[in-house]
Amino acid sequence: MRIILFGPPGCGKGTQATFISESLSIPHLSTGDMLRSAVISKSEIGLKAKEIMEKGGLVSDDIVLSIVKDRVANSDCNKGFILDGFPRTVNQAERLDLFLSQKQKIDCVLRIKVDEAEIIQRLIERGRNDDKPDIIKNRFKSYNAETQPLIPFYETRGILFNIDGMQEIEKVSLEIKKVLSEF
Ligand code: B4P
Repeated sequence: MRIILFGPPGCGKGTQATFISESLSIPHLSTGDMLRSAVISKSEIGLKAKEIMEKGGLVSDDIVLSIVKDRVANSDCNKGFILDGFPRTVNQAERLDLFLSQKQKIDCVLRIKVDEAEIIQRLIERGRNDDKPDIIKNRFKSYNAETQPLIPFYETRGILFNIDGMQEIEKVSLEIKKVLSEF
């Protein structure tokens, strides 16, 4: 299965991707994790991404697409994968379609819905470098302006499934399992 985990910053995409990856034995591809590793290793991509991530903006589509394209070409993705945090712009989604062959189309997009106030609380508790109030505000701005338009993009294809992310972690996982069991 080829799954996209979609939702605002901190809605629990990474948390749920870990469970899905274990239960379906398919790799979890998180662009956030890949970019954070690039920043730590001080690679060329990392140096370009660092400043943008620290401000809560979106890293350029070209950079993100190049890392996802390389990763998806890996043989461990032949049976499927979970994209966590990608695509985040309509351009990323259109280019994803272009590089996935006809046989490799996306099966489902799981949209995790959580209220903004609840997310802010969760992120402040987590305390990652980019979980500071001003940066969170910018991450929401980027989400509202650039990522939300993906909802109608996938809704019109009939592959978008809404998940109530306001519940406890285990209950969110159960709801996701139920959706995935229909495939
Ligand atoms: P990401 O790493 O994708 O970060 P995120 O959206 O904050 O995390 P996620 O939704 O996975 O939340 P999590 O499970 O951790 O992106 C970071 C940055 O990278 C972006 O701002 C951007 O700059 C850059 N980037 C990444 N992808 C990009 C792309 N495609 N294009 C351009 N730029 C890109 O959960 C958050 C917290 O909530 C955790 O502490 C968790 O324990 C808790 N939690 C989760 N579910 C819960 C629940 N049900 N109840 C209570 N707590 C819960």
